[in-house]
Parts: sequence; C-alpha cells; structure tokens
Amino acid sequence: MNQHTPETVYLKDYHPTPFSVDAIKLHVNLGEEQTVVTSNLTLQRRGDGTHPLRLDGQDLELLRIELNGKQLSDAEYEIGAESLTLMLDLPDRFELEIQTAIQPHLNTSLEGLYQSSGNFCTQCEAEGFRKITYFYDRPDVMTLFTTTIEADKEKYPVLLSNGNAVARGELGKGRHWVTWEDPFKKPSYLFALVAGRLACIEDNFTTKSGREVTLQIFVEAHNADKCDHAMASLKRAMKWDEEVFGREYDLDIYMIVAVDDFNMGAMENKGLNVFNSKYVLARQDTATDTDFVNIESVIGHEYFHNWSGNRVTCRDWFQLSLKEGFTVFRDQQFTADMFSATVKRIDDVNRLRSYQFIEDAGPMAHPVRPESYVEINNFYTLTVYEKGAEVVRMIYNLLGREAFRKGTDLYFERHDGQAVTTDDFVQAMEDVSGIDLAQFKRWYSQAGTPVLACESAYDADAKTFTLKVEQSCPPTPGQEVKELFHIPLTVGLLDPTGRPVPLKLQGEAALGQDAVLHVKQAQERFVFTDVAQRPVPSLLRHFSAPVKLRHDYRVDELAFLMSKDTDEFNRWDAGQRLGLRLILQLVEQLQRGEQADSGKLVEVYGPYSAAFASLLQEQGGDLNFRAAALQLPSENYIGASMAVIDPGAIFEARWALRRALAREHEALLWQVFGRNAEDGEFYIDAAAIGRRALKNSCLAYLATLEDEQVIHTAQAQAGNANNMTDVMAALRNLMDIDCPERLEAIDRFYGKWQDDALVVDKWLTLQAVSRLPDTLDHVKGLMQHAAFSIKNPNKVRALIGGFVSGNAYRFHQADGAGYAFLADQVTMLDRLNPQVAARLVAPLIQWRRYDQRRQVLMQQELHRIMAEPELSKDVFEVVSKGLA
Ligand code: B3K
Ligand code: ZN
Repeated sequence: MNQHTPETVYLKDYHPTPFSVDAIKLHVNLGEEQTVVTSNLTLQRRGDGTHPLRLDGQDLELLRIELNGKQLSDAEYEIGAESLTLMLDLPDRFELEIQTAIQPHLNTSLEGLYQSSGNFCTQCEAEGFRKITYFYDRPDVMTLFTTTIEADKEKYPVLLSNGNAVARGELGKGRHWVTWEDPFKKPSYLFALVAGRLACIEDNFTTKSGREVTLQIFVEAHNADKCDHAMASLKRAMKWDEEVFGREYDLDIYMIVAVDDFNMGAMENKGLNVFNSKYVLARQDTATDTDFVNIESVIGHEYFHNWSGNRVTCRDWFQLSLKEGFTVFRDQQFTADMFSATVKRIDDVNRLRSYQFIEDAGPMAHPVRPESYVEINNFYTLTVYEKGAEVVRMIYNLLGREAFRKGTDLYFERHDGQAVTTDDFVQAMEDVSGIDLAQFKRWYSQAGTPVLACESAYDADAKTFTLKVEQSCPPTPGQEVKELFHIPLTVGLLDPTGRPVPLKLQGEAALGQDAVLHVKQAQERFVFTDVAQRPVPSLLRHFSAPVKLRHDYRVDELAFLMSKDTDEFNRWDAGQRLGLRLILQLVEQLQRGEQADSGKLVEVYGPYSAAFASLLQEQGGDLNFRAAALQLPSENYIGASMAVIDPGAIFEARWALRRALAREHEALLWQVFGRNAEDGEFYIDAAAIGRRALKNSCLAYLATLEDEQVIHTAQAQAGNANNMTDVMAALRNLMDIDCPERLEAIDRFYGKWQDDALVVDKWLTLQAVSRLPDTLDHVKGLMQHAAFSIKNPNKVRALIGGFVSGNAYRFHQADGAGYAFLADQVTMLDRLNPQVAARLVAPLIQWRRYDQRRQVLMQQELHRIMAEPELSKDVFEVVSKGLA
C-alpha cells in the first residue's frame, strides 16, 4: 500500500498566483551525465498581497539561488518535495536567478527534458516544466521566454527552441550555443527544447497577409524520405485555418520535430511542435491509409492549437477542453473538408460510442470540465477531447455556421494573450448570437451519457406525426442526480417512397427537411402537421448530440432507412442498429448453449443480408462510405449495449455473422474484391483510399471462410502489394487463421522491416490481436523479443495495448491470465513511465461490467497493483477510483 495518499486538486480552489513573471531567461547547458539549467526570472507582485513566493519543481538539484544578484542563505528559502518557497520579505519587483541540475538521460517518464534516440527533447504539458527548473508551472502564468542552449557541436548540431533564433556562437572544447527568443507570452507548458543530430526538410508558406513562413520538419536522417505527406498536410492546414476560421500564423518559422519516444501523439509547443514519429513519417510502403489520414489530422490539430490553445490558453487545467475539445472540433472539420465528411463523422462517432461512452459509464467518468483531479495527466481523456468536441459541435449546430464563426472571431479577439475558461468561450457564443446557453452549459459540468427515449405515433385523420422524447442521465461518481440537459435533436421524416417530408411543427413556421428540436424538459412532445402518409422518422441526424438514442424501430423501418435515408450518417447508423440487433440475438443463442445460427433469425438476418448485398452491388458512390457501411458494430459497442458484457460470445457471434454473410455472398465478395484491385499506380486520394477500403472489407469477410483460395490471396497480397494498407489488411486476416502461411508471413514481414521502428510496431500489434487461442503466450514471448522495449511507449501500446484493448476475446479469457499479465506489466511500467502505465490499466477498472467470476479476477489484480509500494499518483488515482 502507498505510504501516503496523494492530494486532490479542486477547481473551486483556483487562485491566481501572488506574483506574475514578466520574463524568463533560460540558459540550458546540455550534458550527457548532467544538464545545468540557469533561469533568470523577472517577477512582479500582483496587487498588494503578502503571500510568499512558492514555485513548482520536481526532481531538481538546486545549485544556486540569487535575489537581485545576491546569493540567498539557507534560511531564506525552503525546498519541499515539489516546491521552492522563499522565506524572506520580497520587494514588489525583483529578479530571481536559480541554477539547478537535472539528469535527462535517466528520465524514463518522458516528461520534462529527456533523451530519445540519443537526441534531447522536452515534453512540458501538463506539468513537465517543473522537472526542468523551478517555476510557476501552471497555464495562467504567461511569460516572455528567451532560451539559450549550449551543447557539444558534433553530437548536437541542431539546437532548437520556441520563436526565432536571434544569436549563435562557438565556445571552446567543441561546444556551441544558440539563443531563441519567443515574442509571444506563453505558459510554461508550451516551452520546448530540442538538441540533436537531425536532418531538416524545408518548405515555405505565404500567409494571406503576405508573411513568409519557413516550414521545417526535423527527423533522423534515415527518415528524411518520409516527410512529404506531413509537410503537404501542414500547408493544407495553414491554408484551411485562414479560409475557414480566419486564423493566420504569427511567427516567421514553424518547426516540427519527430521523435520515437513520446507519451502521446504530439505537442503544440509554440513554433516548435514535437511529434511522435508515428504522426509524421509516411511512405506508401510503410504507412497505411489510416496512418496517412491520421498524420494529416494530427498535424492539423497541433497547428490549429496555435490559436486555440496558444494565443488563447487555459486558465487552469480544469479548462483543458477549452483548447482540446475546440481543437479536436477544428481538426474534425478540417479532415471532413479534405476527405469524406460522412465517413469522418462515422469514424468519430464510432470512436465516441466504442470508447468514450464506456469511460462515461465507468468509475473514472468525469465532466468535460472536471471538478477535481489527483494527476492531471489522467484527464487527457476521450471525454475532454472527443466529448468536448461534440459539445463545441452542438454549439456550432445551435448557432449555425455564420454565427459560430462570429463567435470564434470574438473569442480570439477578446481573449488574445489571455488564459481563460470554458465559460468565456460560451459567453462569446452567446454574445454574438443572443442565444441563451445557460442550460446548455451543463454539458460542461455534468458527466454521463444522456439517454433519449423516443416514441412516435401517426394520426392518419389529423395528418399529424407526434414524437415524444424523454431525457435521462444515469448517475456518475460524485453526481448522483443530474439536472436536465439542453439537447439538440436533429430529425427528418421520410415518406414511404423515401422522399423527405417538409417539416412543420404545430403553430410554427415551416422548418425545411431537417429540423433541430430543442429538448430541454424531462419530457417533450413535438407534433408535426400536414404529414400526408405515415412517415419513417430519421432521428439524431449526423449524431446531433452525444447521447444514446432509443427508439423502437421495426426491422423493415431500419432496412428502409439503410437504403433511403437522405442523411448519409443515419443510413450508416440504421445498418449499425440492425447489425447490433442481429448480433445480440446470436449472443443469446450462444448463451443458451446453442450454435450461433443466423439461419434461425431470418426476420432480422434476411433484411440485413439483402442490404449487405446491395451495398456490394451498388456501382460507384462513395466507396469509403460503402466500406464503412459493410462493417458490423464494433465489439466494444456491442458490449456497451449489454447488461453484462460477454466478450467470448460477442466475438463468436460477430464472427459467425461475418462467416454467414461471407458464405451467402461469396461470389459477389470475390467480384467486388477483384474489381477494386490496385491498378499499379499508387494514389492517396479519397477515391483510392475508398477502393482499397472496399476491397479489403471484402477480403476480411472472405477470410472467415478460411479456405485455400482466401489464404493464398491474402498471402499473395501481403507479399506483392505496393502499399502498406493492402499488406496489413492481408496480414490481419492471415493472423486469424491457423495455417503455416501465417507463420511464414510473420517472419517474412519482420525480416523485411526490422529496421523500421514504426513498421515493427505494426508487426507487434498484428500478433497481439489474433483471435487464436495461444495469443497471450505469444505476446509474452514477444516481450522478450529484440523488437520490443518496455521503455518505448509506441512498443508498449502496440503489443500490450494491442492485446488488452484490441483483443477483448483473448484478454478476457476465462482463467484471468490476461488480467494477471496486464497487472504485471502495469506494475513494472509504473516505475519507468507512470503516464503510460496509468493508461494501460484502464480495461481492468471496467470490472463491474462483467460476470461475477471475471469481476473477482479483475478486482484481485487491481488490489495487487494497489499493494505495490511507491505507486505513482497516476496509477494510484486510476486504480483507487476503479476499486471505489
Ligand atoms: N496537448 C498535447 C497533449 C499533452 C499531453 C500531456 N500529458 C497534445 C494535443 O492534444 O495536441
Ligand atoms: Zn490538442
């Protein structure tokens, strides 16, 4: 058990600091064994308070401290475990110089200053700057930074920090230095420093007002040929933000550095983004279409932060969604414009429903603006990011595009250079639109996924269609009773031929074909008039609110919506509903001890299978959409809709259904597969991505037949394809088939790619997600393989994360061996990298959702973790809340 329980931080305790920091001059003397950081601060008292000066600091060795040039005596300051407090009377304005020593080469937490592939880099968000020097390490203290980096010139020819390089020079003994000046005030979490031997890919961009911006991507030399897509993505993002949000870049240089060891995806440090190499490097033979799309989206995301995050930042970390939810919304709109809007929406909703809904119903559930935390790094969550983006999207839909743009303009103008709150964001939206968002703001303060239960009735005599809507929200930790939400429910009605019915609410003006209903009460009734024939309602169009929508659709209505709905998103969603219904019935068969037999479920299977066939037969159309519509609901989504999750039955039912569909439509699947084969030249546009997606969906269905033809086809595709998308799709199928070709393919792939770290990650994941029974043993074996390293987060996520989060079937195997494996890894990893350990443990805290036996086994492992001495705050918080 821990020696002491870590402290909880509360939003209600927020106070500004007693001093502001006008400027910081940093001198960082980089060394292999020790780095010496000299920080010169200009401080100024705010108001006339008498509070002492207490700076944050962690794992620092204090070498020297001077106030206005005079060395302080030991009695004049106090060093705590995570702070430095001055114990003397202070003038209103003064200079403080602090010199500390740190050991980046021993830093395995990858927070603060650390080494990756022999180069130095930093990660300061949220509270990493305090591992570099003593400072007010909080977002509301914004300061002008001047940074001088000194290092060995031979080993570290490239020395980077935020802003512009203003001076450089040589020193004796082969050392050199560069000084960087950032003209914009910023909080410490946006500080960055990079030093190393790096190749630079350069391009440029002219902003709409004519500023010439140099764009640079720094990578290890052997990766220099994998940066074109990232660079092109950056230019597209810069242009798009000018056009859509009117935001222009504000420095003369924009730098991106790719590193292999990184806790998250990337970091938006002012003028100097540091990226996980996974979100920079791409070549057609090393990266899949999904990688290409993700790179564009993350490059965009970090770039968009320059305004939504950097120019206007967060007052405190409870406001994290102010920058993250908003910036995710911005990157989603960007991808929608670059790619396929419907498919982007499908992907995002899929992720939200498969992961965020689970978080929101579990023991770590928290509002988009949390009220408290133990470790802020645990709150970089799907709720803050993805649900936060949904909240911004709802505002966008409530205001309409033009008013929303006025709102963002006002927000950026009013708060430029400030650290603000989500309330300030909403205020700007209210000010430009006159719309009252008071009730709406509960989306920021209440956790949990609301449920909208809808009932409808048609009155043929009165020609009215009545929709009754009831809202509710289950309790979440610390919030037993919920207040009513303001939920925008977008609906349409279709007549029996599939034509949209013009909407008119009783006593109101005509609304068009697509109406936003404002659900504000516990129960609401909406009466549509002049409805000539019984319509089919299309509800929650484009997923207009992050809720669970219940409506007792008949099977034929779902089949009708699947083929006729004018809202493409809802066409897809009707298919998901039907597929879900079918799988849940197959699960029941299995649970009764029968075979999963869709033949016995003709009434649901028949229409589903017919719709499946017509998706395959359709000519042209958006191939990405057709590929998405062919996918069955994810295992997570199925589990989320069961009272008790049965991972084995879910997997088997889903597999059985895939196999039944493949058997019935085998010839057609082969036809579509053949028709969409690559024609030699590789393109990375939406059409080509769609063609590959559709073709590989066919192959995945066919693979469930496990016959010679499909094995050989997959084997050939894995060996001959000119792009990683096709290679991975083929291998993914082979991994689930117990055949000699599988082992050959694994070896061949490794032999070819063992020197490419990111491709090796794919190789690890492929093996971790296999449905075959010996997967856990195989994963354990791979942990010893030269390709694996527990110190590298990408490797951990690829192998361990792949298994525990991407292979529910085997992770939840009945004997609990998967749980014990995870607990072992979490305890080991916690000593090295608490942030990654705390993320990995997440599946275990969902124990309440499983059967009695699994509940006991999962809790046992959580208790075992809790019993570890010196558990990090990160893991402590997740596990203790998980057990509470
Ligand atoms: N802001 C960073 C995330 C920092 C994570 C700190 N644990 C990446 C992003 O959201 O853009
Ligand atoms: Zn972000």
